[in-house]
Order: sequence, then C-alpha cells, then structure tokens
Amino acid sequence: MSLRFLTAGESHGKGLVVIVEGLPAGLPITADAVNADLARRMMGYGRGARMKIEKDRIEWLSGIRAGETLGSPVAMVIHNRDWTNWEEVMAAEGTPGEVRRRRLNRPRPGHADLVGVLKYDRQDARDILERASARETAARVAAGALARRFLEQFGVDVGSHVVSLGGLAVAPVALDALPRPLNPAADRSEVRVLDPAAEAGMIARIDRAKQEGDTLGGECEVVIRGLPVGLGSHVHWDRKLDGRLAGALMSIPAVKAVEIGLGFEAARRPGSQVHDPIVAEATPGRPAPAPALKGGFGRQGNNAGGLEGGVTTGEPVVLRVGMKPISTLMSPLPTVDLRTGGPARAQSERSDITAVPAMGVIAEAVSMLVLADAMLEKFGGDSLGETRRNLDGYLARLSQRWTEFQARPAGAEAE
Ligand code: EPS
Repeated sequence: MSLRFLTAGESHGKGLVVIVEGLPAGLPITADAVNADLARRMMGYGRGARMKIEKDRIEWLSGIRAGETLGSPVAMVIHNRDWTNWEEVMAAEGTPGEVRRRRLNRPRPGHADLVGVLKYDRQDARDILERASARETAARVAAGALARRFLEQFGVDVGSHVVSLGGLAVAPVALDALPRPLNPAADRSEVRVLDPAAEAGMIARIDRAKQEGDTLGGECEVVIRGLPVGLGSHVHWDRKLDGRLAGALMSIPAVKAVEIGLGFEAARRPGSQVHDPIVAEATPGRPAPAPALKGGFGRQGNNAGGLEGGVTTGEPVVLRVGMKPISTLMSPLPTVDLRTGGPARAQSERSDITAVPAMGVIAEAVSMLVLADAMLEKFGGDSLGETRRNLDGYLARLSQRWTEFQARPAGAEAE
C-alpha cells in the first residue's frame, strides 16, 4: 500500500483524528480545501439535529508547512462541538457509576449494537455505537480531500450525484450528458440530484418518512474522469482496482451494494451487448492526443465503467453505491433487552432520516483514497515533481507505442 490512513474517534468523544501517510512532498493544500469537503458531507435534506451543532473543520497537527505537504505523515483533528454535552458520559476515566449514563440496552436491528456487544463482550451497546456511528466518515472525508488535491494535480476530477432515494429514482442521464464538473451542479440540490422534478418528490418522501418515524436509503453514482489507462493490475486479486474500490465503498457505514459500470445489468445481457468495442482514437503514425491517457485507443460506450481486468481503461470510472436506510428508527422495530433477555422495542437515538446525499460525498472520498494509492503505486515519487515526471514518462511511452504503428512493415499484422 502506497497511501494509507488511520482514523480514531468516537461519535460523541472529543474529536476525530486522522493520519494520512504516503503523500509526496510539495502538494499544495489548505485547510479551506479540506473543510469544503467536510461542509459538503454535512449537507443534505433529512439530516438530524447533530448537523446543526457541528461545524466540521480540521486543525492541522503535522505534515504540512507553508501550505505544502512535507512527505511526512499528515495528521488532522476535527473537534466535536457536541463533546461539551457528552463530557461526563464519554469521559475517558471515572467510575462506571459516574460515566455509564445514557446506556444503550435495546440494540437496533441493522446497527452494529448487538454483534458488537457480543463480540467485544460489553454490557452497554454505547461502547459499540460510538465508533460504529457514521460520524467517523468525517475523518475519511478529510483524508479524501488530501487525495482529491493530489489527483487534481494530474487533471483527475471526482464527483458524485444521487440517483435514487427512498425508492424514487431520477431519470437516467447518459455519462456524456452529465455536467462537468459534476459536483457544483449536484451540490446545488438539497438531495444532490441533478433532476429538479425528482428532487421535489424525494423531499416529500423524506418529510413523510419523518412523520412516520421511518428512515430511507438510496443510491449514488461516483464518476471519475481523467485517469490514465493502467492503474491497478490483473496479476493478483488484491491488486485489482475494481476489488479495491468495491471494498473501500462497502466499508462505508450502511452501504450494502456496489456496482461498476453496467453492474448487475451486465449479468443479464449477452456479451455482444455488454463489452465496449475498441476503436482507434488517434491516427497511426501520429502521436496519440496529449495527454495520451488511453494510449491512442478508445471505447464505444463505457459499460465496463472504466475498468477491465482490474485495470483502468482511461475511460471514466463509474461506480454506483447502494445504502440501506439508517437503522435508528423513531418508530422502533422489535428487539431484545440486553438486561433481561425479554422482548422490547429498539432504542431511539437522535439520528438522520436519510444520509444518502452525504454518502455520495463519502463515496467520493474513499474512492479518491484508493485511486491516489493506485497512482502512487504506479508512479511513486517522494515529491510531487517526481510523481509527475514518472507519469509523464509513462504517457510519453504510450504515445510512442501508438506512433510505432506506422513503423511496422506491411503485413506485420499477419504475424
Ligand atoms: C453523524 C453523526 C451522528 C448521526 C449519524 C451521522 O450524530 P448523533 O448520533 O449525535 O446524532 O447523526 O450517525 C449515524 C447515522 C449512525 O448510524 O450512527 C455524522 O456526523 O455524520
């Protein structure tokens, strides 16, 4: 792994800490750039009261000087403003009588509460939920913002939009018809959809779910443009980029499904209607258009979602992520009380009605972390300039390969 990160922090603890290791030196970065992504994660119609309390911002702890990375681990902290309301409940030290208030004894179906108390042998499910909370994703978005900055240096754009919420889907939009860049258009909508008619329906659906004490899931699409052909590898399972992306996306709380390109639909069609024909995008003997991200080749269509054999094709990477509804219901489902073993209704904690719009922002972040890792794996470099030279050298070779077509003797294709 070339780029790695670790997060720490409980939802109602003092704050979230994240360490990102492996970025080259010389990457220009500001706290404002990171905070912009954190602010996007807090948006979304249907979020709970917590988002009114927090104003997520990072404080640099290490790894940055004069607005640039040093090549050393970058550490950041996001302070929880809500901490002042939880200092006693979440105190690191003190007797159980002093600290163990606001226990969670009635585990919520769908949450980590029950499996966590059994696995970690805890009595109070708060010991589990505090870390299982999607609050942790703020730290991942901060790490992802550094990866975004890194990818931007090489012209890579990463955006997302919501394609369904509460069972209501937007009208499908062809990849070529999506706005570029995607995020400013999606972020204008309270539910991060591009279709105003669908937006009104989704907002009404969220209002109804709120009245009914229910929650809603949905799907987001992440689109990544500007990656060169050749990231990832076909040679071993854990180097396949599709698997790495899917694993990272599946690790987002409440995510239950990931599709790449045509996804499940590809399983239902014959091969002739799935695979993207290969075409020449450049003229033999002339250099491939710079930057030669696809080496002179192109695809008719992008059912593969920009990945073949676990390797980028140079076409946009298209990922779809499905999130189940939040498991804290204000009209709770049946459960078992951890104190008595008797039947009960699950505990209700303050939560969101839906977090699908935020999930898209988080999906961008984790995708960017995987892609920045894949870029550094292929091109390496202790400084940004070194990474750039290595990438430029690779692209020059791709371009040269293309011009070599002309140099082949007639009939060479018969060999
Ligand atoms: C979240 C903070 C949490 C929840 C939500 C996401 O804050 P609190 O628990 O104080 O209301 O709003 O967490 C969950 C959905 C979950 O399942 O735990 C955040 O910062 O995104």
